[in-house]
Amino acid sequence: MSEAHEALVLTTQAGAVRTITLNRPKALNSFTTQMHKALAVAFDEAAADSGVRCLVLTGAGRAFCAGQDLADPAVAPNATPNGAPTDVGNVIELHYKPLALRIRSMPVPVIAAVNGVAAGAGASVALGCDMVIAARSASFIQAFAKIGLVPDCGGTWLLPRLVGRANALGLAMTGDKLPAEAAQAMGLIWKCVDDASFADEVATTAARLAAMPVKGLAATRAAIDAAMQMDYAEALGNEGRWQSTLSASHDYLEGVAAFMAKRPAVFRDR
Ligand code: T3D
Repeated sequence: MSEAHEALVLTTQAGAVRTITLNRPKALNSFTTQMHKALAVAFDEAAADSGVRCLVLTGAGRAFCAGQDLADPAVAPNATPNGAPTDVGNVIELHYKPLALRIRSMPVPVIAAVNGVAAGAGASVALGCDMVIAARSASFIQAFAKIGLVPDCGGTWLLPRLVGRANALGLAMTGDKLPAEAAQAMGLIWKCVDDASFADEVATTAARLAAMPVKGLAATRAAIDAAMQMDYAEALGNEGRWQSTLSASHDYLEGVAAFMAKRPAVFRDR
């Protein structure tokens, strides 16, 4: 089957967990304009579906995502009609920035299940998710340096916040491959697990998050992100505002009632 007739993004549902799989394995799931469009639809559908309480993003085949498809005519150098340099900043504005913001505004937790290499914007997409679980055979590559670009899709924002300036610059300037185990040791990702237990670990974690008060989890993401830009007093104030909102929700009442009654809680807010 030609790529034009294959789904560039696959979606599956298991209980309250929606999995989105990037599906261009022959090109290591690198991004084309068409895959960006399909992915945007998949994210929007998951956001709108109250039956989705956790989202998993992964890749088909041996890679998570190799970033921008460098063979895509949209980014080919000097492919403009008049031979002028192609402005790849347009691709960032049109596709990568909305994708990064979409991930950060999802009403449910988002897990990057990094099954193989994550390079360039593929690494940024993974790191922009709420939790990164990587197979031990996976790796992270800031490939931008090798083609004369800066880390994008949130890379310049994420890297120093995750691993500090020294590590961020070391990774971004060398473009060296960072194995998943080293990524965990550096604090770049949440967890590296053996390949044999990777699928189970992802499924168990996703089901666990889906059963939690996901409205509170999404608010936790927003509060932590906001606190990165705030002083201590501002962050304390912001926490209070979130607690005012969340304490009026079903899930808070249910969580406390279940605790007092020594029974499992059943959360439903989103
Ligand atoms: O225009 C812009 O660039 C703006 C947007 C920027 C955002 C970015 O993401 S910039 C960074 C773009 N990504 C890269 O530079 C990574 C390029 N890929 C690699 O360095 C290597 O493929 C990997 C280190 C990721 C994996 O290496 P390896 O040896 O395991 O696999 P391979 O043999 O290199 O790749 C397998 C196939 O996938 C191969 O195709 P073939 O020869 O079998 O037909 C290769 O060409 C293809 N492939 C891998 N990455 C890309 C790709 N095709 C198009 N674009 C890719 N990014």
